[in-house]
Amino acid sequence: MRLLLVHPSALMYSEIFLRLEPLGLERVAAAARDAGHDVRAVDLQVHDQRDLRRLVTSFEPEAVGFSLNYLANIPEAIDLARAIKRVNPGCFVFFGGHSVSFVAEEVLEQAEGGVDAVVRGEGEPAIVPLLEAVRHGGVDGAPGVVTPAGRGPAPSMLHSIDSPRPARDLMRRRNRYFIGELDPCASIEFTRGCPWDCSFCSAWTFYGRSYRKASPEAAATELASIGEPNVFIVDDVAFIRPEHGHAIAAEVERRRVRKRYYLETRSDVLLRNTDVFERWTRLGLKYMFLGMEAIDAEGLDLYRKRVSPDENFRALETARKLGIAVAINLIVDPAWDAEQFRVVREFALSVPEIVHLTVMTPYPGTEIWHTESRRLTTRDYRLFDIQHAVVPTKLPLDEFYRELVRTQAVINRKHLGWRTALGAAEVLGRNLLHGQTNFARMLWRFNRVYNPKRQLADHRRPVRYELPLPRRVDVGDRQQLYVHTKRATRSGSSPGSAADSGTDL
Ligand code: B12
Ligand code: SF4
Repeated sequence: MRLLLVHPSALMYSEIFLRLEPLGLERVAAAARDAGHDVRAVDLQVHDQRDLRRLVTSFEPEAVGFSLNYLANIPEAIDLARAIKRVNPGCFVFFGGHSVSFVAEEVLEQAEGGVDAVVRGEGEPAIVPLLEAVRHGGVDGAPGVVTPAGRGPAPSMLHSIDSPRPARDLMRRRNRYFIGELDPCASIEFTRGCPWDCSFCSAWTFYGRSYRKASPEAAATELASIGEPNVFIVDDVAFIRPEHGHAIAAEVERRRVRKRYYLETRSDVLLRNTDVFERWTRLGLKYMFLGMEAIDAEGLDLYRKRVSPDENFRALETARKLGIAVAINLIVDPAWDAEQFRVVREFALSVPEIVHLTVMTPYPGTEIWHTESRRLTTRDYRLFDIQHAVVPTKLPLDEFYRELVRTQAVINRKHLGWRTALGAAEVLGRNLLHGQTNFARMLWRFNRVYNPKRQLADHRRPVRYELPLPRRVDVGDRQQLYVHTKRATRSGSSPGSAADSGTDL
């Protein structure tokens, strides 16, 4: 079957710092291709809609699948799906991905016939049965598939994340993927899932709190096959299991793979498994995101982060000693006043790290969605990008955005100070020499993208598609929040005791 897979465009505010390959979509593409389907892909982060239109006309896909990891992309995807249906009414159009898995029924309704089905959960085990069912004329009853007629059986879970290997070759403009100065940059997955249960996050509810590891051999072989000199490790929390991090490192050393790495982890994991991170610095680990989320104990408790401020500060010290550059994420509480923004500015200026701010946003699939959604001030999907306030702010909204952007600008200026500028100039020269311009463009675009007036104006746009309100569930019963309720069953996929223990990893 001719299958076209589409990743929607980048969200404005993230494009400044990074743009990464759609790994999930590449894995779905690989599963379909391995089963003999003819697969093409378009990533609208790096292509425009004309390219999509051309492909729809020339390739004449029998099925088109959109990747919807991000709620904010849902309106764009619905409009594109409807446009495809207008040109080719016989084409089977479906959605899949993280966020749409939590609002499948409502999105189908909103698309008014423009979307035939939504796949909930992991795409690799779902895609081949789905395409088979399309070929035989009826997808109702396929695992994980939701149609206007209702839900099929629960989504299947991949037995082992070792395969299929992402179809990276389908992404034609790979040189456009970057993160900061790691330009160009590929992505890889060593583990899937997260055993913690932070209240603002849906990573754990999507996978039913399971945790799977790639085999060290498969991970290293895949790494060795990547052409780019830089790699972003997409794991929610890298190197939770020290023996796994060491085993991959050993395989990477054996193959003499040398890259520069960016990863994301937690403070307690960095403190507990410092030796693994230290070993990876020798292999090229340069940057990490640390989701600190709050600088005070009250905030950390609120998000059920299960980390103390002291651990966070010790983790920063450790990263500094290891020579890893850290980007800290802090969650902006809409209840902040000007004084709290000032405290954060002061903190951000007092540490050498890059500080990122994201606005606390209740997302479907999180616990706070069920406790906070009654307070929503907007249900415009496009504003659910953690850069807009969607619950009431203590400050008037215009002032809130002024304070937010002012804080972001202060932090940004800090990083464009003369010392950083000199360092950046060197990197810039090197990248430009290789024809890589992503990092250079990013440096000068901040003021155009971050603008309080623009953020406020985003709230006044006419809204066509609204995020549905949550169905009543008892958040005490965790299973009700999960997309995957069953664990994978075969070897390589065992979540182990960590999955249920939460913090005692
Ligand atoms: C890596 C990552 C990123 C990367 C890469 C993004 C990219 N281009 O793919 C970067 C760092 C760029 C990023 C940025 C952001 N991210 Co992000 N990200 C993740 C993370 C940690 C892992 C995603 C991943 O690659 N997983 C591995 C692959 C293999 O899995 P996958 O993509 O989920 O795909 C599987 C399924 O979803 C499904 N699937 C996916 N696509 C399709 C398509 C079809 C047709 C089918 C059938 C199935 C299917 O099958 C795949 C294989 O099993 C997730 C958390 C998580 N655990 O999912 C957050 C997550 C998706 N991100 C999130 C957010 C908020 C953001 C930002 C908005 C943050 C910000 N403001 O800066 C930006 C927006 C990026 C943008 N598009 O513009 C939220 C989503 C919230 C929401 N409900 O909308 C998540 C869930 C994190 C969280 N804890 O809440 N992100
Ligand atoms: S540790 Fe990170 S990925 Fe895991 S639940 Fe908390 S925020 Fe989400």
